[in-house]
Order: sequence, then C-alpha cells, then structure tokens
Amino acid sequence: MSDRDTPRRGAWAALLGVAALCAGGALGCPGGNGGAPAGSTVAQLMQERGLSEADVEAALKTYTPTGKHDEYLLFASGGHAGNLIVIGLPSMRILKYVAVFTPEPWQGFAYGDQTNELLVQGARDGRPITWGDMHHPALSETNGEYDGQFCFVNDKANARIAVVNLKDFVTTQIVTSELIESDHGATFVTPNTEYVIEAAQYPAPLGGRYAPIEKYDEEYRGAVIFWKFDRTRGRIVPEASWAIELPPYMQDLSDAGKLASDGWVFINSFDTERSWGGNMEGRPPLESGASQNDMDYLHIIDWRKAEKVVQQGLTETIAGMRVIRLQTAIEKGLLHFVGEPKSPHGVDVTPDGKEIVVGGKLDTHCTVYSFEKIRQLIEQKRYEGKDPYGVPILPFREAIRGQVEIGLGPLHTTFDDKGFAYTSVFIESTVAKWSLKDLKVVHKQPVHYNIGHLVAAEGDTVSPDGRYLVAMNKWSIDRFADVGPLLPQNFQLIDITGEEMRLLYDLPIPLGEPHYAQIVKADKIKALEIYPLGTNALEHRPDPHAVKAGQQRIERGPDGVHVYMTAVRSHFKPDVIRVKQGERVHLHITNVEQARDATHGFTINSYNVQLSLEPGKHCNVSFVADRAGVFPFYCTEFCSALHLEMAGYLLVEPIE
Ligand code: CUK
Ligand code: CUA
Repeated sequence: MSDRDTPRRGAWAALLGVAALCAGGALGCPGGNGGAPAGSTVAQLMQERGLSEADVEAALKTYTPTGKHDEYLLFASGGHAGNLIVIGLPSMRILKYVAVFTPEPWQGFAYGDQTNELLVQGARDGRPITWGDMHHPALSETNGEYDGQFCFVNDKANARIAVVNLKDFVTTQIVTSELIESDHGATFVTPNTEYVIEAAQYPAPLGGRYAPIEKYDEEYRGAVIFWKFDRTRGRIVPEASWAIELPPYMQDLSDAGKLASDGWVFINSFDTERSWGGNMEGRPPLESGASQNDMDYLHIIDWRKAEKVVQQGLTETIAGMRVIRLQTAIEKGLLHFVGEPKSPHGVDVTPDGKEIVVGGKLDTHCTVYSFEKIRQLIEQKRYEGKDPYGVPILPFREAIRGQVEIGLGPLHTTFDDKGFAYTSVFIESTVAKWSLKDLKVVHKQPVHYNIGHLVAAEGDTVSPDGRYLVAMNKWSIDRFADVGPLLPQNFQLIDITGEEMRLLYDLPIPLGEPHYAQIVKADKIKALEIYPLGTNALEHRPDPHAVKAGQQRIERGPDGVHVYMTAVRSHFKPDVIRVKQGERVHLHITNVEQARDATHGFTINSYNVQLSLEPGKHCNVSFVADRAGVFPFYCTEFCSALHLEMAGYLLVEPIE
C-alpha cells in the first residue's frame, strides 16, 4: 500500500532508464541536472493516478506506441460467441474477431455470399447451426513448432471442427461427423498436422441412434476422431479421416505426443463411474455420481499403429466415418489406460515429449507421467487390471515420475524455455510455477479470478519462448467498472521472464466464455496485405465470375439476372439494376482496388445481404427479388470522402 501511496522517485527513475530523461530536465532528478523541482511530471502523474512503481513498470512493459507492432499474437477462443479472437502481446490490443461458427456482419460472414454455404456445410442432420461453443484453438505445426499457416477450432456443443486460413484469417471449412454428439478434446494437432484430433465428451449411441439411457453401459460410447488434414489444399479430408470407439467415459482434454512420444495421443477422462444423472428419478445427480472413484483413466493411444489398422480395413463405417471398434482397438494394442487421480482435467505433454502432466479438479496435485515408463509397461504387457470393457490398465505407481503438490484445483499446464511448468489453480485463483526438474513449486501468482486455462508463448510446442503468460480467468467480479450482472471474462498478462511472475495487464473479454488460447510469434504469420484481383477468399483462387474494370455488365439468362459489378472508390458499377419481381438476381462483385485497407462493404435493403469486399476480393450473392419496390444498396465501409455517395438502386418492377 505504501508503495502505491508514496512513489519513490529514485527507483522509478532508475526504471525509466532515466539518464536521457534527466538531461531533458523533465523528471527533476534528485540532486542533478539543473535542480528541477520535486514533483516532476511523471511523479505527479503517478501521484495523481495513484500508481505504484510496479504499475509504472507494468505500463512500460506493455505500452505500445502508435505504429509499433506487437511481438506475439494470442489466438483465443471466443467461447459461445463462436468466433476466434486475435490479440496482440504485450499490448493486449484486440486485433480481430475471426468469424467461424457465428454469422458476423463486418466480415460479411454468412450474410449472403458463399460464406453462407460454410454454415450449411456445418449443418448437423440437415439443420444449419448459427453458433458454436469454441474451446480449443490449435495452430498448425511443422516438427512440433507453430508454422503460422492455419488455426483449427472446435465447437463443443455440436461436435464440429473448423479450419481458419491464416493467409487472410478467414474460415474456409467446417466439418462435422454424426458419429458423436459433442466434443471437448478438440482441437489438438499431431506434430506435423497430419491429423486434427477431436475427442467426444458426452457419451451417446454412436451415429446418432436412440438407445434408452438405462442401456448406457452397453449402448453409449465415446470416440476420438482423427481428421486427416491436407496441408497443400488447406482442407480436412473427411474421406481420409477415421475414429476409434472408446468406452462410455467422458473423454476430456487431449494432447498429441511429440519428439519422444511422437505417434501417440493422450486423452484424460472423467465419469468412469458411468453416472448419467437421473436426480429426479431417485438416482445420484450426474456430477456427484461422476466423482465417486479415486481414479479415472488417462487414455493412451498409439495413433501410428491405429493408422495401419485403418489401412488394413479393420474398421466399420458408422455415420460415414471409418471406426476402429473398441474390441479391435484392444486386440491390436492401440488403447491403454492408466489411473489419474480425482476428477482429472487437462493433459499437457512437456516440450521434450518425455512427460505428460495431468491436473485434478478435486486433487491438490499434478501427476507427472513418464512416457518411457508407459512405453515399457505397454511392451511388457504389465497391467494392474482391465476396465469393464477389457481395456488394459497400466499400474499407476509404475507409470509416473512423481506428483507435484500444487494447491487446490490444478487444471491446465503450460511451459517456458527454462524448464518450468505453469499450472492454473482454479479454486485458489493462482498460477503455480514449478520446476520440471525437481517437481517443486517455486512461486505462486494470484489472479482475478477463477482461472481456467493459461498459456505461455509457444508454450505447447517443442521450444517454448517463455516471456509472457496469459491467465484466462472465468470471473472478473470487481476488476472493472460495473456493467450489470453479466460480467466480462478477464485475460491477465503475466511477465514470466524473472524468477517470480509479475502481473502486467488486465484485458476484459466482453464475449462468451473463452477457454483456451495459443500464443505465436507474430512474425511467423505471413498474412496477405491484399488479395490478387478477383480472388474467391474461401478457395484462395481466382473466382470464375470475377469482374475486371471495363467488363461490367448485366446479363439475362435462364437462371435469372447476372450482374457483373465492380467496386472502387467511390462507386459501384453498374449502380442501377432493373429486374422484374420474382426474378433471381446473381450479384458478382469484385473490389478492383489494390490499395491496402481500401475495403468496401455492400448491403442491399431488405434482403439481409451484407458483404465485406477487401481489396481484390470477389463475392457472389444470389437471391430472388420476390418483393417489388425500390431497394437502395450502398457501401458500408467509410472508404473515401464520397463514401456516402457510393450507392445505387435495385429496382424491382411489379409483375402485372
Ligand atoms: S476446458 Cu475450459 S477451463 Cu473446455 Cu479446456 Cu479447462
Ligand atoms: Cu466504399 Cu464506402
């Protein structure tokens, strides 16, 4: 407190690197340089705003002057807002919301052009879904390093995966399999992005069948899908993807092995009790039923071996997906279990791939498993038993290197470049820093409040950067000005360069609950500045309907009226479109600008159309002009001095 109330000028002057400033006389150095009076500008500011030295230090470590770029990018899930948030570090400036599962008008996402088809692709059982519960973004990797090319995200509620192309930060694909009804251990990638992993969370009969819940043990199942990714096409290939059936436990988080453990996938689980609720039917509520056992099971999957089993055709097709049945997985030695204490959460492979760290919501430890020990136990077939489905269980004590006494409710773990691990401690609201070498906690940093995930710079790659950590807190309670009972989440930036962590910055996230994020070095992302003229952004190639200057035209065909239009500051050409009521209108609009940031929007009254036409981009829109009348269209981006004049008319003449 005294620190806060009485800033000590000498110390902050040192911190400001003050020689140069003193020379200017502005700071009033004690005893020096012209004897400027006490109560200098910075000191006054500190006093007026009640800032401590620590506050000023934090400000200096995060403040990013105009024109300076951030060193890192944080890709954070937007939770049930269904989008992906891009944030610069250390400034914590929000740079973009990338529309993924939810229509987004600024980006013209799902407001009339082909992006609508993306949401149609992501329909389940023919029903389009216009939101998603995004949990875990995963950046594509090459040799276990982020390569800056793609970001994958999941939708827990509807068991979907999307691909975002980081050339332009645009969603290009949404896939779903009706094999499963929800997911959570998604998305995680193998070290060369061979596969995008999606593990189901809530067991259900595979393939969307009905079965009475009393048949839970026999008919309900979990599964993990290995979505094959084709990097050159930038697409997931559903026909080349496959899955493994799992027992009806609630599979939770996943992580892919790397280096020493390359070729393996680890999935933690809960509810191995197979409790399914029924609290109005004389049964225990789901959550207490699911918390009876002292141990749940860490799932250990040999995916390279599984891939061979798929190639041998030892699969059954369910809901269009090739599935290795549970019995086959057991017989072929693809799946092993090892105990995990008390309602486990989080599974994180260390940077060298040699160890696997699992937290426990109702435990005070993180358990550190040795992959080498696990491998040997599997080789020697040393089991301590089998689960009710016949999955072999490795002896817990022989599979671990040790346990770290962390605190109440350890969840997720991330890593730095100096051999330290950082675990989020939910009940305590702290980040615990501990040494991988001797499994001892060395420092705890309070956070505000209820931390879920945390992420350090490149912290889940083979070579973490250290530097920064972001705590993703579920509650913010009193941290910000009151905005009603629904409060923002709080992302807290923490400096992890020193022995002790330092809290630097709070960023309120005014969106659905974000869960996980990844931090990548900004210079790894090589995004386009503009599109080559006439680009279809969904396919990253020239659109066959692209319009060049001088080729604008209106053509009538058997399928309706085709309008080939250009947008350029400050007009659409053509700017008058005449059709008859009931005719189908096809708009083909190219922004023929090649100047950076010269984006035009396009909206048309009453037809729910809104496009974003970045320089060079081409969009196609098609609708039936079923209402007679006069419909102004205009540019929705303030693009130029005559932006308001960038408008035109769709004239829909009534049929007699
Ligand atoms: S989960 Cu949210 S805090 Cu969905 Cu990764 Cu652990
Ligand atoms: Cu184009 Cu405003």
